[in-house]
Amino acid sequence: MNISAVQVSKSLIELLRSDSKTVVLTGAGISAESGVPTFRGKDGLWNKFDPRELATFSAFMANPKLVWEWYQFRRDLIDKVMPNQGHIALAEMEKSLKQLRIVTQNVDNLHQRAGSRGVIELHGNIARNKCVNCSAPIAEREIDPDNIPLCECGGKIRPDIVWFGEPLPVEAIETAQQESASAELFFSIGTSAEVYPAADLPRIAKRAGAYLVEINPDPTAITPYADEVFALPAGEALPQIWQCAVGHSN
Ligand code: BJW
Ligand code: ZN
Repeated sequence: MNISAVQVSKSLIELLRSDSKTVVLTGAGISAESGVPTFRGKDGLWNKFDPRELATFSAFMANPKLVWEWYQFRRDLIDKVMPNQGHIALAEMEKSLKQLRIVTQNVDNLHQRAGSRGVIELHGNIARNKCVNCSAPIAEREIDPDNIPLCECGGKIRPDIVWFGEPLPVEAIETAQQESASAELFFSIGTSAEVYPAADLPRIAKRAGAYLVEINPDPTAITPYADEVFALPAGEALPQIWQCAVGHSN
């Protein structure tokens, strides 16, 4: 049996044990322990690659081959990795906490692969494609960057990802904002909270009275507002927090 090393407050244990309305916002950090690189920070993708050349619509139209090479490389990487203890703990929590909702900025599908249901995807999904003109979904797994397939309407196929300057899927962001505004407990996990509008969700929840918990080894813009901070990797903190809640006898 594991001896818990993290200190979990009584308030958090009570909120978890009473099945409070809970929203979990995740970012790239939750998948770091699976081997998926984050974006910012010293080992982040944006430290090695320029987002303006890869993650905007104009970059895609200017150089679709380069952008598809980048996404095919990321797809291949994500196909090889597995959900980690953090994803698995959240899927476990979701089985007991009927009011828990995961909102992710990640495009890697790892929450779903760990067994989470009803995940709100704010920034799309790297496994899907759509047409640049009519947005029709197009089910091609392998895209040859030298020979990018076309939609029936003649438009190029692009990854179904939200690039900088593009609007988020309306239903996803509106639902996430509503859920955050009525949450009693909000977890911000593995996100630098630098990209909007996702970065507003913890603040929306806090303003509406939610208890705000952050799990991140490094401080972020959210840290000063948080009621409780676990400065640890998510794959270490989450199973221990959950074990404290379910194992607590009074
Ligand atoms: C761990 C860990 C472990 C590590 N455990 N933790 C000024 C200029 C230009 C634009 C803007 C501007 N001000 C605002 C904007 C808008 C812009 C924006 O926010 N820019 C800011 C960067 C300034 N936002 C947008 O453009 C959005 N759209 C929009 O606003 O539309 C408006 C509109 C309306 C109507 C019409 C038209 C437009 C879209 C944002 C899309 C974001 N897309 C990306 C890339 C997708 C492509 C791809 O995947 O290839 O999404 S950017 C990238 O950042 C990715 C992520 O989802 C997102 C968030 O990053 P995340 O998840 O927080 O990761 P990191 O790396 O930042 O942080 C990881 C954290 O984990 C760190 O804190 C670590 O410490 C931690 N960590 N190990 C726990 N084991
Ligand atoms: Zn089309």
